[in-house]
Amino acid sequence: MASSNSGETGAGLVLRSADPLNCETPISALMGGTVTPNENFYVRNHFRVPAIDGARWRLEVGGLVRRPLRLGITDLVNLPAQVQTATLECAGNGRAFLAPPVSGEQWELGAVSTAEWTGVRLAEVLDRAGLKSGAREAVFRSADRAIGRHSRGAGRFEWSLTLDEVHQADVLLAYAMNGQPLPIQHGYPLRVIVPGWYGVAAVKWLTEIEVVGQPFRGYFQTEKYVYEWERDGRLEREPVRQMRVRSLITEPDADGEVDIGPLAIRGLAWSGVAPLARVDVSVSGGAWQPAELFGQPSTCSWQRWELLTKVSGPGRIALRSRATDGAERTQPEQPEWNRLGYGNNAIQEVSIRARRPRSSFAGR
Ligand SMILES: Nc1nc2c(c(=O)[nH]1)N[C@H]1C(S)=C(S)[C@@H](COP(=O)(O)O)O[C@H]1N2
Ligand SMILES: [Mo]
Repeated sequence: MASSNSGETGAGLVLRSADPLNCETPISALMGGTVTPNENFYVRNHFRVPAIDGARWRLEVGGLVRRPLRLGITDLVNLPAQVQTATLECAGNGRAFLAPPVSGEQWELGAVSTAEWTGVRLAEVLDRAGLKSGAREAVFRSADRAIGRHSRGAGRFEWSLTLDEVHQADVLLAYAMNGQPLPIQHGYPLRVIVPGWYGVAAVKWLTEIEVVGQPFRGYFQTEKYVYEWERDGRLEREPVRQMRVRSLITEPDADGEVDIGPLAIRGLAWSGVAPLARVDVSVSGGAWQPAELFGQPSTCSWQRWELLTKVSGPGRIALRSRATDGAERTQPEQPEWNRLGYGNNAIQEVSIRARRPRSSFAGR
């Protein structure tokens, strides 16, 4: 597999910060297909993208296993391959719309993308290593590092899943993205994909899997990616896990103009908690109308949806979409504020303007 080591971002992304590199997907790039082209896939990094020599890179699998493994890319590619379409959404997607404002990357709506990932099932690798009794969690460690001294154990990206979670989500160790070797900014040569979970669990530049017998208490999962609310004067905390139900309007363009007459409203919707049950669309505050959903309902990947309607007069039109999943979770009218600004799945409103068609047949 060729090593891809350019850290560049093309013009296909909206830059949020250059160092570390953080970019969101332009909504216009999400029109059309289910998968997002690699050059348009959002990028979320806590540290600088590491330099990796694919030929020397190894994945170490150790801890509570009978046969510790040391695998190169060829070893992984020679194991049975699994292909999985999965949506990744950063838990901070939509943070920019919280009031009062929350510090952190100011994502609007484009910190979400979908790719077809190819790799090896983590269960397959763990089977080969052989779990010892008492094995409880898999800890994923990566090659990226904080520059200089970092407080509170934040110097390195680590995340763990219980073995039950590994089994339920059918975690993938992916080496290819949309049929290409993983681009360096998306974790070359190997990353974790946890279908249905917020992107944070999808550890990039994976170098080590340690099987441990105690709950792992890494900084990112115990301090950083946590919902925090103050309720009745008490602090409540809940770790970030599955993606909340959400929908996105991709067409027509926000602030765009449309002709009076038939109008197609299109978008995407997903939930990592349960497959979607429905998406409803409201035009200018009118009743919710059921949209048509395309593709297979799944907690792994978003689905496209469409509502065909008609615009009868000129002026401003507000479009809103609301997804509901099979667990009866639905999108809230207003964002649910939490201290670190995660999981904002509030209903999006897109405003457009309708005008009389330029070549009007009216009055003939
Ligand atoms: N090693 C490493 N893995 C990581 C991160 C990181 O900073 N370092 N960021 C995580 C977060 S918060 C998200 S949302 C996804 C983003 O994946 P992407 O950049 O391929 O879109 O990667 C996750 N995996
Ligand atoms: Mo994220």
